[in-house]
Amino acid sequence: MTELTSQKDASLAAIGAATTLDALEEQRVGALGKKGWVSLALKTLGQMSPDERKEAAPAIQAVRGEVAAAIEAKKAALEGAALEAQLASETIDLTLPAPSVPQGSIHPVSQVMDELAEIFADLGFAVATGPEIEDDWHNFTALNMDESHPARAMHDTFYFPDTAEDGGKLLLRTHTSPVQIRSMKAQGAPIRIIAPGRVYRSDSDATHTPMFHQVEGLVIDRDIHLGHLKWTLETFFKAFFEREDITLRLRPSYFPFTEPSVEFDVGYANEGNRRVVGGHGDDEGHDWMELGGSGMVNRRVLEFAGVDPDEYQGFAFGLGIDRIAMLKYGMNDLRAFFDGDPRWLSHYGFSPYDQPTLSAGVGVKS
Ligand code: FA5
Repeated sequence: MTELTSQKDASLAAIGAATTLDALEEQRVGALGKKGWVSLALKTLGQMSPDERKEAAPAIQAVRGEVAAAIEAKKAALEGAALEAQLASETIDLTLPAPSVPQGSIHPVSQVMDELAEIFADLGFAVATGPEIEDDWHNFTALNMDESHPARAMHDTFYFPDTAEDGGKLLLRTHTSPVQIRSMKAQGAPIRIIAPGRVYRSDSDATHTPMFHQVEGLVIDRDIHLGHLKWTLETFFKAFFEREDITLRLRPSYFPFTEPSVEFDVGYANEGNRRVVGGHGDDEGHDWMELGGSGMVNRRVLEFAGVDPDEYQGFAFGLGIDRIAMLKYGMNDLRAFFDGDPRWLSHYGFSPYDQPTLSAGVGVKS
């Protein structure tokens, strides 16, 4: 019995000292395995007299129970510690430190769209929108360009293989002018809207990209004439560029949806490879940049849109937003607008906290 007690003490000490599951298993086999000292002690019961056995059996069973319990407890402790260690080593810290300064910026095109809306809202214009996936009727036919009209060829249109529900062709709108039709059909006359948005043409060089932005303007009322158009464009450009010496050149032009039609250019100075708006485009060191097309809305277009051309008339214009952004903020390659380069964006982008307002100067860059 004394031997059993000392074996038990040694075994419990070794179990307590085990630092790995393998070392613990060694202790279990040594004590409770087939040839372990507890099993051997149990085997001695067979050679004992009934009286001896009566006394020895519970004592050996008690030792067995104590050793087994100690092994179980140690096993649970070692497994728990192993799990903790594994969890600790597999932790991923998903949090990022907050940047010390805000890192996002507003793209110059978005900024210019906000500036446009601010200036035109002051002139009493509402903002209208239309779909970028347009049908042939709104993009061409209702703008007085029927199937065989040669002006369709000038638009380098991206067509979809699918057709619209009425069987007409679907396309990526080539200009914002279809919004004129949609707005007049929905609202009738009088109407005074601008419609900024994306347009698409198969075109690419430093001043042309396959996707670009236009803003359409439309004013329909009684007694509207070309003088109102000229005043509106001049007033807009002066407010937009925040200078009085803006020279607009109106050139006779042709658009099927306006009659008469004029294209308008703005004078700018070449300063190194930077263009600075202002002055007369024919002066030394100056040039003209075409910014858009305009004219008096063709009566056929008013008829298509359900407005009576004998009662109402008006003007429309469409100008390239990217072009006026380049002029105002000094970029010289339109393609960089759409490269998504963070360095370009952090240089030319705007703080999200600076909302353009007329009172603060529409394009103040902090
Ligand atoms: C039009 O798109 C007419 N819808 C404008 C219009 C509206 C006329 C209402 C009359 C009445 P145009 O194709 O010229 O016209 O384009 C207008 C402006 O968009 C151009 O002056 C130019 O500033 C800009 N633009 C045209 N193509 C591109 C391009 N690929 N990339 C960047 N800007 C472009």
